[in-house]
Amino acid sequence: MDAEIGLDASQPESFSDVKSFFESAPPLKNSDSITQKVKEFIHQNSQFSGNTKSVGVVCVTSGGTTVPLEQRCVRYIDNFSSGHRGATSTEYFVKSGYAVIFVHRRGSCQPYCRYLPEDSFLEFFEISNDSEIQVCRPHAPAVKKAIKEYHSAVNGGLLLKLPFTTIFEYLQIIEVVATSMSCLGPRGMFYLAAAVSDFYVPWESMAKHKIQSTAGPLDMRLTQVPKMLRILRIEWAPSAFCVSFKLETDPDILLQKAESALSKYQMHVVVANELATYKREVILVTVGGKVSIRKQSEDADVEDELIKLLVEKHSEYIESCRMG
Ligand code: 9Z3
Repeated sequence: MDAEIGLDASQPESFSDVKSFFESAPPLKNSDSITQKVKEFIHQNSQFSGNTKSVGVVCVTSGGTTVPLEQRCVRYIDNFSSGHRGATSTEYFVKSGYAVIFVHRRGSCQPYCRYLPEDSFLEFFEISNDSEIQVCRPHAPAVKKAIKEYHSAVNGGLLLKLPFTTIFEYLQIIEVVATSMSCLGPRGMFYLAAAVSDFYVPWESMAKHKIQSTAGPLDMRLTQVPKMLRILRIEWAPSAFCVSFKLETDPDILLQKAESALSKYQMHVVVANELATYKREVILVTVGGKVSIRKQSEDADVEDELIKLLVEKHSEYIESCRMG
């Protein structure tokens, strides 16, 4: 999911590519209500001392962004991401006392539902003799656990879910969340596990109506999506702790690409993963070195260990900012 843009840390940033992306993007629907929800959620979770509600606020991004090919969209480019990493990580963050803003692809894997089969509604419920809906007995413990944990996170004010579909929506939501989170200083964290499109069709050059096959083979030029990691670090939420992900299919270039993302975008941590093994192994890359995290058993989640380590690193970071 990578594209080199050759940012130089010594150059003052104009972020002109990011600005022109936002200027030409179709406006985010419900922008005011999203902003209000985010601000309220952050306000409710920004009391960290004394009667501590949460230890920090983390924005978890999850699932893949789409690239529409037509303004009245019939076709789009998509990617493989299921949202499992983001959903699972959200559960472990909540368990560790974090409030989570879960920015996810519509229809992707959701926290507390990841064990449920696709047609879980039909599988888990049945009609009783007196025509009531009831949970099928063998599934009752799993369903109860999922419902209990989900409601406890939501009612406890620790989970806010914001859906996106397109790359335009995704980046606009991240801007709203990041600028709203800047007031949290180092207590804010970004955990950017979404598989973000590298190339897109700018809105103004996109076909308005369905592209016609009668026109023959399709030639299409895709523009590079501006890397928002840098503007996130420098302008939107400069004190937040930032964790980004690097996915590659070629193991020979993975670590080098992760290290380059670490320095180029000034990330605190880059989590490197390879397509063939990403469900069971990740490598945490920091300026201090690399740590490999492997799933210990079939039932274990690699995210369990990963979030433990990130929580540790985040609290060290908060402490180092406090000490100046
Ligand atoms: C990841 O590497 C995630 O771990 C996966 C998770 C997408 C592999 P699933 O959703 O998969 O559980 O099916 N995300 C890649 C994030 C990405 O696109 N990073 C950009 C890059 O590599 C930087 S933001 O350039």
